[in-house]
Amino acid sequence: MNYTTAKGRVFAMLDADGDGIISKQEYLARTDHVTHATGRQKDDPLAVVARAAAERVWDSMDANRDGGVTFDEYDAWAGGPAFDSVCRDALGALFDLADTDRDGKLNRAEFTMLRETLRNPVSYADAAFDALDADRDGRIGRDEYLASIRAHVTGERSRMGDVLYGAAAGA
Ligand SMILES: [Ca+2]
Ligand SMILES: [Ca+2]
Ligand SMILES: [Ca+2]
Repeated sequence: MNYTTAKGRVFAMLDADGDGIISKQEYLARTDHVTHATGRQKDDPLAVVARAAAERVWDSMDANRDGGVTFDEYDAWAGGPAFDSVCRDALGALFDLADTDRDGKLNRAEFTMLRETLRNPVSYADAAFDALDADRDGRIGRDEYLASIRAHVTGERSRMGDVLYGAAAGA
């Protein structure tokens, strides 16, 4: 299995137990982990929105409805159309959960907490923050965050994506 591609690195992050399949439980647990990490209960309005958005991603991603997503299934699904139809909402909902001071942006602590909870190594998350915070004001906007992840999954250049998923580790 080729995990050296941009999509492969994302798949490897999503397959938490490394068995080669993203299970529904594995996928939905990501939202629960962020909810928990931000000190929220599952019935928090933002948590409910995030969980519903994650379920829509799951329904879209598990094309053959067998309860698991293989790399081939993921590879065929991931990209611009999937991002625009379901992933943007889900990632935006996680962004909103992580925005604990509710200023509409993520500071370094909020961002690294989010990405660590989503299983990116903290050093990658820290470097990704620097790559995204182009104007160095210490905050990352929702739109630029989502645009950067979209660029990564659609194969465009994304400095943030490269460092977040380890393609530019040490660079
Ligand atoms: Ca798995
Ligand atoms: Ca499947
Ligand atoms: Ca914030």
